[in-house]
Amino acid sequence: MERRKFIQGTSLASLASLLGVSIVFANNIPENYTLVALQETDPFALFKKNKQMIVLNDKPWNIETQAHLLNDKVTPNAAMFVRNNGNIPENIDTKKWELTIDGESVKQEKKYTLQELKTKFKQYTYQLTLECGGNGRSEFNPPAKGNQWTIGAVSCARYTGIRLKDLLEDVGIKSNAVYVGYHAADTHLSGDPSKEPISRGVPLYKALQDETLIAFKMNGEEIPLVHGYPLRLVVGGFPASASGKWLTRLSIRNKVHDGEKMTGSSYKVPKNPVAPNETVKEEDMQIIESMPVKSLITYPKSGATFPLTKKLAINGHAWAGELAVIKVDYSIDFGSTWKTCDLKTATNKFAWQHFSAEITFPQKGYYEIWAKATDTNGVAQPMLVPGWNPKGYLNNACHRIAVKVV
Ligand SMILES: Nc1nc2c(c(=O)[nH]1)N[C@H]1C(S)=C(S)[C@@H](COP(=O)(O)O)O[C@H]1N2
Ligand SMILES: [Mo]
Repeated sequence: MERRKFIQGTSLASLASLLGVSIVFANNIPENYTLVALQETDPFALFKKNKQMIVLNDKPWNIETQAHLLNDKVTPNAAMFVRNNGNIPENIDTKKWELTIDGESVKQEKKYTLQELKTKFKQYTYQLTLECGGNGRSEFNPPAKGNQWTIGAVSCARYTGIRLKDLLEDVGIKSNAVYVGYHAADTHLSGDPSKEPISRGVPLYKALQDETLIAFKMNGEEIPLVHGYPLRLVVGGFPASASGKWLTRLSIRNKVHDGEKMTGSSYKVPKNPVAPNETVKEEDMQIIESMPVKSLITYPKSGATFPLTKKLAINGHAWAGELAVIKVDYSIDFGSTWKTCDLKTATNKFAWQHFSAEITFPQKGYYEIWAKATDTNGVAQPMLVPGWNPKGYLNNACHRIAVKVV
């Protein structure tokens, strides 16, 4: 009886999801037994990540990727960065998982099971760029506290799920609704169950866009546990903190959502430029919405060596939050002259765009290749680190790689 309870109970689905395969003799697992594979402490094995990724922090897990690992047009699960604010939920029971819709501006509170969400609504697949608001923080000077991301907190995977707008239509929202806040199953590092690690959200206009998804799948598979299994909000173009993992509740608010990390200086930047180290009042800060224009050279890997006799083919991706990228230029002379790259359009809104170029070098020696993207408003990436801000957000400086021509 006890064993049956364990088997039918909560943990098996999440165990299988962690392992990526079903447990064949699951019926024989002793009670309270931890599978050897799950005694794993190596994060690369545990999260099935590329061994070249870089662990920034293990409590909570924060793991960044490297530019050359992002060369695929669609980011593979193994190269996707991890950003956790709390503890990954344990004992997920997908049969009991519910999504509650509440808040001041919901007509009537409603709950949906996972099965209802999957069967009642039409499913869509979009490729969506998720970049952490703090990506590039390590370059700010004076330094800003927080994870010292270099360039590796960005991804662009394909997500399958239902449209948030279809769900909101089914629930019914009041005309005074302005914001949708999320709540999730991860737990606070302090262990205090009354605290949430993070509870952010999006303005209603963003919630109602076609591409804003409540996703079940990432790159055609169940979303990996570390990325939000079994249900995740995916909001392309906004700071990735808006894309709530392990989604359990959405609150339709009649004011800007005031959950954890929505208030104070979290995910906010000064409305006007400030001097380094200046203290900025809360009312002089604004919530980050659309992310700024940015690009990444994903081939070659920085530090590579090439023969002078051959042209070097470079490629990478560019994105611009809610906007599109109209141009990517490259420079091999530290930004003094620029040439235009070939640039593709996005497969759908809020997916990154691919660029490429063939470079001829004038002579042997050390070069840097700099890439600079421009958005549809004509705004280009700055060559050096942009405006200092207290939390070190939105560093969209040009990506630079080193190459040696021999
Ligand atoms: N429930 C929950 N959702 C979350 C977070 C979290 O800690 N808990 N982190 C957010 C932040 S700050 C980022 S950058 C992205 C990271 O997503 P990823 O780990 O799948 O790359 O998830 C967001 N959603
Ligand atoms: Mo983030």
